[in-house]
Amino acid sequence: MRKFDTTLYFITDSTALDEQVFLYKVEQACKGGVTLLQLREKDTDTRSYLSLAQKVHEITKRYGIPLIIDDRVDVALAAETEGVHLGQSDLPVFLARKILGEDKIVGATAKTVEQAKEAYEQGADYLGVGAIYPTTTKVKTVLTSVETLSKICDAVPIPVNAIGGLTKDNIGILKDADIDGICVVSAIMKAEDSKQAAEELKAAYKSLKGK
Ligand code: TZP
Ligand code: MG
Repeated sequence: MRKFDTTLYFITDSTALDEQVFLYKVEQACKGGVTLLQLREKDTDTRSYLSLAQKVHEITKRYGIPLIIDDRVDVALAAETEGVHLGQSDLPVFLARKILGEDKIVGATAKTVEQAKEAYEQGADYLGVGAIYPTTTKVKTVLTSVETLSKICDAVPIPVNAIGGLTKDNIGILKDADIDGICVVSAIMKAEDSKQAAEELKAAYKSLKGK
């Protein structure tokens, strides 16, 4: 499985949510048309991360949406998900590729052209670049300019997604960037209606890109 669509990449955050509510929101987002989904747990022990990954995978499989696990190659392998996402302090992309093989999706975070080229050369399938706007989602990050984002798009032949504080109302800034999609956490996770939020984001992105 290395064919995937990054148009609307939903990254989860289960913080402060009851598990049933969290899983309901995940399913609603799937119904709303997210094309790729990442389970992102930062303060969860391994057994709980695995258990949640298995539950989320049951849902995403029903909608044919690839599931990516943040940070943890072992959890991705154990839950037999479609891939993993790695930041600059996680396992290097080339080692994740070596462990996971050619069929799994390996994504990486890049904030500079150098990081983007390195991740691509090591075998990354896509890049997440940001934060474009300040974000309230738990993350240690600095802002990345749209100019740098565009340079990264020009520097690598793999899909590049923008991330950070993106909503249906502020993605206009990305109009001229040659991106392949957007990544969002809060815009779907914190929405009252996650299905509607996903639908609206996808429509806004497609309209922006004239698709
Ligand atoms: N990496 C850069 S910004 C970010 C990550 C994981 C969080 C994005 O979350 P939100 O809520 O869409 O701003
Ligand atoms: Mg990470």
